[in-house]
Amino acid sequence: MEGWDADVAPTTPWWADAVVYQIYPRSFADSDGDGIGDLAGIRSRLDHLRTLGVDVLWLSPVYPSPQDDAGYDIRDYQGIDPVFGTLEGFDELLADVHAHGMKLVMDLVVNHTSDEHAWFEESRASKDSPKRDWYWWRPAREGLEPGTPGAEPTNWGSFFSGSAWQLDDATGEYYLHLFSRKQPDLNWENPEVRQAVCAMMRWWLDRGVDGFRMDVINMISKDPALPDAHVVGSGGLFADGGAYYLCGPRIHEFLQEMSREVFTGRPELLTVGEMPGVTVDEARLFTDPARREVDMVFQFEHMGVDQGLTKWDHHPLKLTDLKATLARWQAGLADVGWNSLYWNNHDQPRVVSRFGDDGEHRVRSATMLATVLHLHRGTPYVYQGEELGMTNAPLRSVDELRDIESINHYRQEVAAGRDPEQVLASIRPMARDNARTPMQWDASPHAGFTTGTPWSEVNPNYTEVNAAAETADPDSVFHHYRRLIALRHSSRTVVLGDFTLLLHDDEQVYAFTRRLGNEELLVLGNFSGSDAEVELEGWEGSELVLGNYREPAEGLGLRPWEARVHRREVGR
Ligand code: ISL
Repeated sequence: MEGWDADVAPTTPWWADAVVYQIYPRSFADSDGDGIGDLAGIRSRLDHLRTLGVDVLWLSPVYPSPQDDAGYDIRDYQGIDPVFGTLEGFDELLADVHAHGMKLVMDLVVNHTSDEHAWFEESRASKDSPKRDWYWWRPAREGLEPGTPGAEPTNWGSFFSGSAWQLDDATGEYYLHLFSRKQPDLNWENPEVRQAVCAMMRWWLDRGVDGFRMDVINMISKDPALPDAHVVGSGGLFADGGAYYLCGPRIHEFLQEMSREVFTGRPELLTVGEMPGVTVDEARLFTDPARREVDMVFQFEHMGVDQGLTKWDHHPLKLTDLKATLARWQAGLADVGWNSLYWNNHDQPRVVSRFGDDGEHRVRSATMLATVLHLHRGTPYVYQGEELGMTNAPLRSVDELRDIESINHYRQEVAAGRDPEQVLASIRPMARDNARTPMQWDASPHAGFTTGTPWSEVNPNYTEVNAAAETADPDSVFHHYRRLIALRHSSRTVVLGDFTLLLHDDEQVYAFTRRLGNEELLVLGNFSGSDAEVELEGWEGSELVLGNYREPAEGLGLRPWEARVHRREVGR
């Protein structure tokens, strides 16, 4: 199958030149003063998004939920949580988004449900419940009493600390939960589960939504034997069972079935699969248009470059590692499939704090990072506040943690005797809480996010970093994102050009070209606060398309955190 090369595929899919904006509804805009963002709040801010120029909005979950994992634990797939609004309010939002010329993509969380979902309540009631087999139930390990140490059916750990198994008193058996104990995993081996999910998806599409971001969708096919995981090193109590549930035996079959059952006859959708641990080779299969699985995937390799065995083992970025991994994904999906491009989402720390400089060079480094990312080949995703250069949260004390992942990890480590201050220090740079502080709209109290008490502390830098100030300032991070998005919309070379990495071994400069026909673009980014020399033949005197310094550059060299895009004509 051919990739989306202009010469062979003149009609590219609509999403090839689109930019997606992720909204985390809890933290976006609160219309009713309860301190939690809501659908009406989103509606009131659509002009901001229209001005930015994004094409698609992706909404993190707004379904009824006990909010154990901030909405990724769903109690009812076909409703709206009262904290966010009503179904009627949702329809109004959808109509408004469409009226603003944008599309709306829903979060689809079907690897697991909430333990308060009616399906699970029926399943847990008895061993012969008709829905027993909709989840993964297993007895205690042979020879061990349920509830005693080591009696869990496998040694798998959960992503949120502790075992991936929970003993349920009703029947004395354990159920599998890769995430929190309030997020039991659905058993996709059961065709009734798959049919129920497909029916629910059609119901949302019939309502008019434009696609799905599919949460941990590469975990839905497990090895039904559920073998014990291989223990690496001295390990903790529980091991990584990923080998038995990441891109499992029937994953492609399940996605193809879903596509047939749900997407047939609906060509204008966007589907993106979130896939921790996915490899380039697997991603080529998932995104090959001929196989009809998903349009693109979120891969995680570039999010792992600054950590050791676990995310809490954080170390500074080595630029050559970041370049090598992103370039491998560019090459791997060049002739088939399609990349998604992201620095941020609701699970990742803020990129300007992570790979840039959130102090003196905040604006410059945020705009440099944006330029480098948006000039790659693929569909860029902007996470709310990224377009303002929002920074990590201070997380001054454990009381500022709101996320189940950080809190469970903190408790586990402190219970194991580690120094609480050190545990907090290891959580700080990588916590998901960093991404979830309220959106900074203006310099009024609580950053204009709410008139009440916000559910999570507002970052104290809102008086300076906010949408009102940035929309008024042509040199702001906001206007730089707007220019990058406009450039993508107007340049086929940005959308489709071939990608070639330059200066592979340079630890300071990220450099690459994009080429389509006789147009070539050079992208340069300085990942440091000192000047950088750049020598590349044939680019002296080329046209400057975009940069993040007002004062013209002399030669190709880069000033602190500078980014530039150059253009030249080349022979075919
Ligand atoms: O955040 C992570 C790093 O610690 C990931 O392990 C994350 O849990 C993983 O990327 C899956 O994320 C998705 O599914 C989770 C949910 O908590 C995340 O918010 C969601 O994006 C379970 O639904």
